[in-house]
Amino acid sequence: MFKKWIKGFKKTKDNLQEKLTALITGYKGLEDDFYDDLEEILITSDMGVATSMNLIEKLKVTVKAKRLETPAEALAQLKEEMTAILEKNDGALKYNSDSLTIWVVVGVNGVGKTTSIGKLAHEQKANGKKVFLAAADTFRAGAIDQLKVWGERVGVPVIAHQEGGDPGAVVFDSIESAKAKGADLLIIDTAGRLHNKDNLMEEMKKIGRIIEKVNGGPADEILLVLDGGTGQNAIAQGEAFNEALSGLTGLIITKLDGTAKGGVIIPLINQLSIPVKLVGIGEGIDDLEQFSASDFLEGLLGEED
Ligand SMILES: Nc1nc2c(ncn2[C@@H]2O[C@H](COP(=O)(O)OP(=O)(O)O)[C@@H](O)[C@H]2O)c(=O)[nH]1
Ligand SMILES: [Mg+2]
Repeated sequence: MFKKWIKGFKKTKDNLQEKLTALITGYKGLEDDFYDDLEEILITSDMGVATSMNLIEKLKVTVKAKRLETPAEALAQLKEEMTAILEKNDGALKYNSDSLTIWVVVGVNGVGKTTSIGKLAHEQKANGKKVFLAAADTFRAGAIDQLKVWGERVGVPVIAHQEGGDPGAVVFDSIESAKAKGADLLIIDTAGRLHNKDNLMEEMKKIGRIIEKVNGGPADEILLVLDGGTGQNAIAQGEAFNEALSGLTGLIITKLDGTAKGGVIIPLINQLSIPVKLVGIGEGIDDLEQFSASDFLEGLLGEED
């Protein structure tokens, strides 16, 4: 039985498989046009230009080395290449065994940071963790209240100051408070002001310094949230954040419910070299799941429906 979110990939899969089947029947041998068409299929399936080109280049080399001759053989080889990309994905969330575990969540407005934090808090609490939340997005109107609503819903404390306040001060207070109350995990919501990279970088550096100072080490996770429904835009955003911030440890890909753009997970893992850790599959409290590369592959490329 597939998890709910894998079923959501059916659109992506049907789309991709239909095109690949047409390719197999359309070509007898592996001429240049075959590779051009295949590259186009990959690009239009949200694999990204760089990753698609990369996959095709590798495929050509392997086809030669293994003396493959038919489109069907080449496509089987392509699946292996995609598997290799996904298999390097380590989706486990990291905890601090010595001190308070701190996860910082970053990303632009509207991608689903606050919602993902609420869901994550719920899941971690259900796993027996004592969770605190920090409202360090003091920039966006309503962001603090939104996190407080989630805190009440889940039943976890939210440390907050006023709107427009200093995010660093919120982080400082939240760590002190979480430690004093014996919390296991603190999840920090931030404002993703990517349009002002220097500002974002300064703010994140400051938050990093405070965590380091008050907790005796860096954050255990810096999770970048990307809206999977935006396809190529998610890749561009991921690259921009990865350039602007050092030390991203994982991705949360949201809004994968009902999108045909799930293929974007492959270039994200390949091009950013950051593991996908969680996927958002709806607006409800339980609509966040650990990413499983093998389930994803089966959902995307498997033979079964
Ligand atoms: N369908 C769907 N909607 C989501 C998901 N995650 C977040 N949202 C919605 O996206 C909108 C923006 O989310 P929010 O958490 O406020 O984004 P933030 O600005 O990054 O904190 C809200 O309406 C959420 O309910 C998801 O996985 N699926
Ligand atoms: Mg928010």
